Amino acid sequence: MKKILKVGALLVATTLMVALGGCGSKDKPAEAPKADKKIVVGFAQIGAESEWRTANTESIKSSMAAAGMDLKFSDAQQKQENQIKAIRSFIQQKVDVIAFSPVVETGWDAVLQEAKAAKIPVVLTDRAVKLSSGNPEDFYVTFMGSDFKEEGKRAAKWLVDFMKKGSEPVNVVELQGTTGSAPAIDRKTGWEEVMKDHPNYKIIKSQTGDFTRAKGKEVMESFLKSAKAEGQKIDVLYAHNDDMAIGAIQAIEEAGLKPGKDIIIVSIDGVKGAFEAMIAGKLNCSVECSPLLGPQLVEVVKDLVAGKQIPKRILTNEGVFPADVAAKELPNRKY
Ligand code: GYE
Repeated sequence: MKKILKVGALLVATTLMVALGGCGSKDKPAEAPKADKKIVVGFAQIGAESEWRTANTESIKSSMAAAGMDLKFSDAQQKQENQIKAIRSFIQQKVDVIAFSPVVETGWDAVLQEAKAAKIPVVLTDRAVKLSSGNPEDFYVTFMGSDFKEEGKRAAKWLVDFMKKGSEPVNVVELQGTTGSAPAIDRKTGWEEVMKDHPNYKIIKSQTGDFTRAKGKEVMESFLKSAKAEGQKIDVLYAHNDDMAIGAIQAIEEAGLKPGKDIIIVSIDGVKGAFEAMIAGKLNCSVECSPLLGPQLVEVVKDLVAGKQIPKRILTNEGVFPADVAAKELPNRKY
């Protein structure tokens, strides 16, 4: 069945949980701005590692500008220490709301406590955090973004359905996202959950490509080399994002193989570059993950400043795009 499973219009589903955290809507920001004062938002972005990230930054900047908010934007160049520095500087500047996309899950305890002590509400966009002690939900008002585990499951389900291999062995190589990041952890877990029932799909090599094209290419080159030396055939590439898949496509071509044919490729994000690769027959499927979180962030910031209740989880609704719908869908893609 090769059709669009769900069209990826950015619909927002909210869970039933509402903000209960100490820095939530119960406690209004200490210095809620007056009506005539611009709302100041500090946003600590991860970096510009992928097409997804660039689209996410653009969505946040343009939505904030359109809403007349004062955005203090920081690019951490994929380094947690830079993100922590940026958040500390937002606290010092007494911004109204801090939003950030945590590069990795752990290591945020101290800075989140500092934001809470300063009574500045924190919004997690895109990625989740884990604390070494305590409930992370006490330290942020809402977490908006995708269900990465579900994306991993969708990629695996699509593959099993597409390959129709029964119990024949299938050798998979995996390009993982940034080590320790929520999407890398969850996309792996989701995939493995589905593949528990299909033990013939074996991950023979797995390494991080840090969500970038350059790293994706480099790691795929080494996968191809070592598989050749070991006399193994690579049947499938599972890449945790489209950029790494696009980098790997280059490596596969340079090795004299046909990406999308000799090696079946499934990745995640649904960026334009992936649609182009699918139309060229080099990528077989991209599972959607929408970066267009700006409008939702603006709504949350407005509600926070107005002292309204915020749902603790704002989930993005997304679809799956196999290569045979790529040409029809490309004109509708917004990122
Ligand atoms: O899949 C990847 C980006 O956190 C969902 O980060 C995001 C991921 C996305 O660099 O391309």
